[in-house]
Amino acid sequence: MNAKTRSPVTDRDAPRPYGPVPTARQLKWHALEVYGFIHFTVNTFTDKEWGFGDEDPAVFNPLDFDADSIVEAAQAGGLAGLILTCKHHDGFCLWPSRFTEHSVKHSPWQNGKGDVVKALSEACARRGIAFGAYLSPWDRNHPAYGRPEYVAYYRNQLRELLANYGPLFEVWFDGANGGDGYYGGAREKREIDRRTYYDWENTWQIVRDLQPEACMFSDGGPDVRWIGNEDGIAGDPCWATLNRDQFAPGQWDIALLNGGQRPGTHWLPAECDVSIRPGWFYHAAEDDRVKSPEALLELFYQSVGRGSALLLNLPPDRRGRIHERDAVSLRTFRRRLNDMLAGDLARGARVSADNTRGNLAKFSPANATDGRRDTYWCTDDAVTTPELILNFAQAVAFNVVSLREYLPLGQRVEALALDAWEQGQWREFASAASVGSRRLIRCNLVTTPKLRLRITRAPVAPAISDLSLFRA
Ligand code: FUL
Repeated sequence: MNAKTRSPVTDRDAPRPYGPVPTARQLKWHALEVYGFIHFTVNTFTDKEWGFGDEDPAVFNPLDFDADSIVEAAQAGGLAGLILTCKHHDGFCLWPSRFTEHSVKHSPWQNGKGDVVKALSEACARRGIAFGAYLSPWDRNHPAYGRPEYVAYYRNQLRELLANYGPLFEVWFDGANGGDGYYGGAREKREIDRRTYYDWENTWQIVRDLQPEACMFSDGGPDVRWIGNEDGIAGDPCWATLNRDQFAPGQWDIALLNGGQRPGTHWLPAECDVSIRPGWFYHAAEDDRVKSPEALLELFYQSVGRGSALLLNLPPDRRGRIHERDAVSLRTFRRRLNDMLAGDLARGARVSADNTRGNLAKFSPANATDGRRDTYWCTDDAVTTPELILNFAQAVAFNVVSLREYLPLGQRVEALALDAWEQGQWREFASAASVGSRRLIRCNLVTTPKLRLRITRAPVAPAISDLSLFRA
């Protein structure tokens, strides 16, 4: 933990946290913002989205697999981590699991000696990005799926992944569960009780024990929640809090996941998962349907810009590499985004506020424009709807406003408005509700010598760590 995450506890001048607050592992996760999904398995070779579970391991044979080139493409796109489908619903394991024969052990790829999980996790570590694991709870191959023995098998596999592949930043539990499958030759339909079958509390405990830093994703957390769609779009507003106990993997209320619940019982921020192509797995027929850099930017605004994270899927092709079109689109998206983010027009502004907590320098209005997430402007407890004014030496022209709250103190702001100084008076040009980890507000080009942020509703004194201005 750095000084920032400690300060609310050790700083007796700071306001008390409001509502649920993020854990240390969630705070680290919030800093990632954009990371990637790698969907790769037998489906890549059978041209399917969901394998039935009867695939011959021999079909898995990438001819030019190169984990470093996958990570390189991801990094050029600014992805801060990669989550690999170590086992999808078909049950085929991308690592030589001790607990099944249905794996890369029986593929011609690298003469059955290959391990995709090892190769990709090591490439991520070498290049300094985070690695995460997806392990499908549903297994259409395993003969015991639906019976208690399968849960023991699932946990064994989870332990293998948690123990042998270095630190994981996220473990992904898919809510798609039960239905028809091969099931060791039975070829039947098996339903399970989504709430009770996996005994999630105890399954999750394995992750806590072996990888205490990892965030766990499922429809309802416990650390990161699903956004409720696979289009990559968060609700507006999207609160980082939820009444967690109403949810379980495969058990959800889409609208509540999409918007969150206020004030909520738990800090449970959302992750927006979406593929760069229509499908999650690679299909040559979709080569001309790769999302454009503009479409990716739009997704960034609608996910990260609403306080969520963007989990963007990049499916390796049959070579075992990211297709050039995907790589170019992703790289171009990142270049445009970075060009914009490099030019924060709020830096250097003279900042003032109608209230500063205890008149203390450590809560100064200038903290909102210093480009740091560990400093913040804050007011006295009684002042919940303050104003912050930025004065520029020369008029600035912007069309994107970025705001962040200081997360260790919880999500405090419930409504805000932005005004520009025009012809001797203030004109409101934008408003928003939730802020949280980040709020991006797009507007028509505003040219002004002064900007005013008004917090118009908050149950407690707001704590604003960032206000930046960009020209897109
Ligand atoms: C879904 C799965 O059924 C899809 O195949 C994909 O893995 C997606 C990310 O999650 O629930």
